[in-house]
Amino acid sequence: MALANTIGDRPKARQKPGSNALSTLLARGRPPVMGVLNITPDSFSDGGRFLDPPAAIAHARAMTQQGADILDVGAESTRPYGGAMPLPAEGEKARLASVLPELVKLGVPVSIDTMKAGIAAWALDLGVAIVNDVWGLQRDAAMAPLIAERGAPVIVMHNREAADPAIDIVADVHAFFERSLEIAARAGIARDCIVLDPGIGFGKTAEQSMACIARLGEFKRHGLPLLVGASRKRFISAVAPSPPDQRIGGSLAAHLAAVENGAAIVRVHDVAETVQALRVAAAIEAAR
Ligand code: HH2
Repeated sequence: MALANTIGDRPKARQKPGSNALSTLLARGRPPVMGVLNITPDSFSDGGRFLDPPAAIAHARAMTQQGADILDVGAESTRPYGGAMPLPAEGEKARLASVLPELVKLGVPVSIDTMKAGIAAWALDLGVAIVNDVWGLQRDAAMAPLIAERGAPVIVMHNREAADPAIDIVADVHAFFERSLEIAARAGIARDCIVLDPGIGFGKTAEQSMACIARLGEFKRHGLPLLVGASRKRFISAVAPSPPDQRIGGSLAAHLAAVENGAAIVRVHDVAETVQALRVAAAIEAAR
């Protein structure tokens, strides 16, 4: 893994605290729901369904109508379970080009799920509000300077090349976050632009993914909002064997546990069901 080279003086963060799309969403007092839109042939749960631009735009619109607060669009499968084809930047752009300009008109912030700074820069130019980097600023050395320059919110996700059942995954995630936060600070990214995500299913065994949700509260020590994306992931099937599109019950259980343990944002495929579950959980809490 190529670590970003961040030698040099620490520039000042370039934007005012509380001035970005993320701060506005987090100030609402309920966890924002991020709806997933994969414009890919090979995503693990919905690959091929939204490659056609009209289908992608219709699905995005449906998710906003169901209550999505953010749309997370990706054109390269990250395939937490291996097997995705790496996609050159030009291919990623080609899949996104006719869809992104329509998504940014839908009235909710759009985030771009990419590990390439060039794609992130191009998407920000088109009006995308948030960058979702599944390698936490540690894959493309140009990513952190870009985020700092644009003042964009960034999701810093933990990742590993391969799972190692022998490690303490929570300690590994902490160490990764510390490296990412150092890179961010040196580049001049404002703290209130950063969200941390333990990366459920990425380089983790099923037990380790569940430990990250169970012990999510420990990640609060960094003092930053936490995002959890457990939607339809394989650890659910390790407990209750099921194909990805029949893991809604497990996804809801995981996201409710995550919110209970401190998640500020959840990233999901099944927006309507998640919004309903979060509303009911909040109403029960209010009735306490
Ligand atoms: N999970 C996936 C992709 N991007 N980003 C963040 N921040 N957190 C996640 O947990 C996360 C993510 C994998 O899910 P999906 O997008 O459905 O699959 P694929 O990467 O195969 O397209």
